[in-house]
Amino acid sequence: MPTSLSPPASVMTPVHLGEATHCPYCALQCGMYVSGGSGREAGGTLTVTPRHDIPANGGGLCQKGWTAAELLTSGVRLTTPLARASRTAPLSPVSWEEALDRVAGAVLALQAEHGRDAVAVFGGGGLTNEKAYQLGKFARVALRTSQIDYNGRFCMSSAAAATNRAFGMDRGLPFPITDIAEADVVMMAGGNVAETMPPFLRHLRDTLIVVDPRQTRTAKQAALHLKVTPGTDLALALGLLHIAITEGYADQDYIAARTTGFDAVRESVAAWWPERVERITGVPVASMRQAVHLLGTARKAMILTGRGAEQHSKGVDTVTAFINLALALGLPGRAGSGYGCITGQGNGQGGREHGQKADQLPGYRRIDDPAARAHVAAVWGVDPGELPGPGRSAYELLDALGTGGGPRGLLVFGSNPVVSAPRAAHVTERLAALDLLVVSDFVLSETAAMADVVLPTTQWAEEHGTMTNLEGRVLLRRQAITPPPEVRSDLAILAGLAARLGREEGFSDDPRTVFDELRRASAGGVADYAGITYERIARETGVFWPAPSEDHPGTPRPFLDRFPTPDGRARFVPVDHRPVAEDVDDDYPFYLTTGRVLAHYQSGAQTRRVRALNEAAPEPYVELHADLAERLGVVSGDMVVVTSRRGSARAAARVTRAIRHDTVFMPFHWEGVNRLTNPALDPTSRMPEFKVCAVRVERSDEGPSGRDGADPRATTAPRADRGRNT
Ligand SMILES: Nc1nc2c(c(=O)[nH]1)N[C@H]1C(S)=C(S)[C@@H](COP(=O)(O)OP(=O)(O)OC[C@H]3O[C@@H](n4cnc5c(=O)[nH]c(N)nc54)[C@H](O)[C@@H]3O)O[C@H]1N2
Ligand SMILES: Nc1nc2c(c(=O)[nH]1)N[C@H]1C(S)=C(S)[C@@H](COP(=O)(O)OP(=O)(O)OC[C@H]3O[C@@H](n4cnc5c(=O)[nH]c(N)nc54)[C@H](O)[C@@H]3O)O[C@H]1N2
Ligand code: SF4
Ligand SMILES: [Mo]
Repeated sequence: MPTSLSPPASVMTPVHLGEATHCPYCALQCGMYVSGGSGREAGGTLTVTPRHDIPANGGGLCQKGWTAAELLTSGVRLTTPLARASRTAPLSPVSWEEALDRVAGAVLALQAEHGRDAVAVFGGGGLTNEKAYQLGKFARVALRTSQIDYNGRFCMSSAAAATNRAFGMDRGLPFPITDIAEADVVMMAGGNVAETMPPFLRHLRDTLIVVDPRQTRTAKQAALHLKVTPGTDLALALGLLHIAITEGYADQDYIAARTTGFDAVRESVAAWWPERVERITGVPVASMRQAVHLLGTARKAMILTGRGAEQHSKGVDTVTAFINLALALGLPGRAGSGYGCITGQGNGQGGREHGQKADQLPGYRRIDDPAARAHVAAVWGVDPGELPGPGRSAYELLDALGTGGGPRGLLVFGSNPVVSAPRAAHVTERLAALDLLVVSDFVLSETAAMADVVLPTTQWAEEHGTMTNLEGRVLLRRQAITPPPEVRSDLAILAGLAARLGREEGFSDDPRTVFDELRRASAGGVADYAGITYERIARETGVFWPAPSEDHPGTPRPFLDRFPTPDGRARFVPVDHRPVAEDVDDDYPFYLTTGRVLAHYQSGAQTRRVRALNEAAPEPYVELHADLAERLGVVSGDMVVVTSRRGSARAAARVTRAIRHDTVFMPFHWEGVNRLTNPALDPTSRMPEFKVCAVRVERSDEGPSGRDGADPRATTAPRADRGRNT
C-alpha cells in the first residue's frame, strides 16, 4: 500500500535533515524535520528538529512538537483491526477483510431497514484536506447520508459564521501571521497562545491587551489585562465600541469607503454606557478606556479572538461585536492591521472548507445552493438530485444517536467525543445505544474503546497530505517513515468501504490523486484550491488560498482592495448582549470555564500516551481562587468535587490568585470535565457553551487517590456496559 505514497523526487529534502514535514497537532502547523526514517525497522528512534523556513514557527516548537515522534513507534498504538464477537464481548484482533466486511454489511443492513440517514459520519479538523474531502464525498456518494458533521463545530463554527457574515469569507487570519508583528497594539480576546501555540508569541512584538477571566501565561505578558466575567465578552465589545465612537476614534473615511451598516450599529451601542458594561463584565471603566485609547491611537492594530470568546451560546454575536469594533477603527483590509480568529486544530481551516460539515460541499460551498450541487455532482460523476441535503450539527447529531428518528450507526474519523463533547455522559449513553459504532484511530481512545469495529490508521508522518494552517496557507505534510504493515490510511479505509458499498470508482487511496480531484471540486468556490499543486507548495513553502490557477500568486491578504461580499464592502451587523445560558444561583454559585494546558492536546488521546507530556501534566485539576480555597478549607493538591446540573467531576485543587473570585477553571484533556459542561447551542453556529456553566465546588472527603479520567489507555470492556457507568 505505501508504495503509491512514496515522495515525488522534487518534493524530497536533504537526507541529513530528515523529511521536511509538519507537526501533528495544532493549527500553527510548525514546520519540522523527522529523521531516522528506517528507525522503526531498525528499532531505532526518530528525531524531530524544527524547520526555519516556515514563518509560523521560524525554528521554534513547543514541547508537544518536540516529542511528537514518540507515538509513531509507541507500543500503545493500534496495529491490527479489532472487533467484538458480540455486543458484550471484548475487542479482539480480526483481519482487514473481516473488519471491512462487517462494517459494510452492518451499514447496508441498517440502511435497508431504516433508510440512508440511519448511518452517520463524524469527522475531525485534524484530518488532512484529502481525508476531509474524501470523508464528505464518502458520506454523500457512498453512504448517501445527510448525517455528517465534525468536531470543528465545537471549535471554529462561531468565528466562521461571524466572519462569513461580515466579510463574505471565513479565513481565520486573512493575512500572513508575520503581519501581526507589524501591529503596535494587539488585543486578544479569549486566547491563551502562550500555552496553546507557544511559537505564536514571537509574532507578538509590541503592546498586548488580553481579555480573559484568568491571568494566564499570555495575560502575564500583556500591558493590559481585562479580567472579564465568563460569558460577557459581547457586552465588553459593545462597551468598547461605545467608547470608541463617543471619544472620536471611529475612522469615518474608512467606514464610508469600505463598509455598510454603520449607522444601525452606532445606534445599537448607544445605550452601552461604560458603567453599565462594567457592572456586567467586571472590567473597570478605566481599563476599557485605556484599551480603546491604545487601539484607537495605534498606527497599526489587530483584534484577535480565540475560543474563550467564541465557545458560547452567543459566540457568533460576540465575534460580530469584536468585528464591528475592528471595522469602526478601520482595521480590516489594511496591511499590518485587521481582525482575525485563531484557528485551533491542525487542519481546522482546511477541514472546514471541503465538505465534512453538515451544510457544506467542497470549496466552502453551500449544500443547499443548486449551482454548488451541480458543480460538485459533475466532479463526482453523480446526478445532483442524488446528493443529500444538509444534516444535523455535531451536538445535535450526537444527541440523536440511537433514538427513534436518529442514526443507528456512526463512523468516527478523527475525534474522541466521549471526552470532548459537551454533556459527555449523555453523549456516551447515546453512543452506547447505537447498533453500530466504527472508529478509525491509531490509539484506543475512549471512543474507540466503545466501538464495535476499530480500524487502525496511519499517522501524520506515515502518509502524504496537505494541511491548511491558521493563515490559510496550504502546506504539504510529507511522509517521513513507512507505516507498520497492518495499518491502513484513512483514504485506503474509505476506498475499501466504498467498494463494498458498491462504489468502486472515485475513491482513490492515493493522496495526490484525491488532492487533484479536490482542486477541481473547489474550483470557483470561495476556498478555491484549483491552482495549488504538491510541487508548488514545496517550492513556495505553502500557497495561500484562494489560488484559482497555477499562475495565480495565491492570496495572502484577501481583503486589501475589497471584501469578497457582493458590493465589495464589509458589513456592520448590529448585535445585542444576552446573558449566559446558565447563570449562577444559590445552588450553583460559581462559573466553570474550561480550556487547555500546554502539555496536552484536545481529548488527550495522543498526548496522554507520550511519556514526557504525561509527566509534565499527569492529571486534571481545578484552578480556584485562594479565597474560595480558604472557605472550602482546601490547599493545592487536595481533592475537590465540582458539580453542575449535568454531573460531577473530581480533581485536585490548584489554588491561585490569578483567576476571578467567581470562576473556576478545568482543562478538558481528561474524561470528566465535559460531564459538567452545558450543551446550550448558539442559534446560528450550533456551537456549545463550553466556556461557561454554573457549578458548586466542594471538598472531597474521599482519599487523595483516583482521578476521574481512569486509565489513559482506556478500557476494552464490553461497550454495552459503558453508557451506564458514566
Ligand atoms: N496545548 C494545546 N494547544 C492547543 C490545543 C490543545 O488542546 N492543547 N488545541 C488547539 C485547538 S483545537 C484550539 S481550538 C486552540 C484553542 O486555543 P485558545 O483559545 O487559546 O484556548 P483555550 O484554553 O480553549 O481558551 C483560551 C482562554 O479563554 C479563556 N476564557 C474562558 N472563558 C472565557 C470567556 O468567557 N471570555 C474570555 N475572553 N476568555 C475566556 C480561558 O481562561 C483560556 O485561557 O488551541 C489549539 N492549541
Ligand atoms: N470542555 C471543553 N471541551 C472542548 C473544548 C473546550 O475548550 N472545552 N474545545 C473543543 C474543541 S475547540 C475541539 S477542536 C474539540 C476537540 O476534541 P476531539 O474531537 O476529541 O479532538 P482530538 O482529541 O484531537 O481527537 C482526535 C482523535 O482522532 C485521532 N486522530 C488524529 N488524527 C487522525 C487521523 O488523521 N485519522 C484518524 N482516523 N484519527 C485521527 C486521535 O488519536 C484522537 O483519538 O474539543 C472540544 N471540546
Ligand atoms: S505550537 Fe502547535 S504546531 Fe507548533 S509544535 Fe506546538 S503543537 Fe505543534
Ligand atoms: Mo479546537
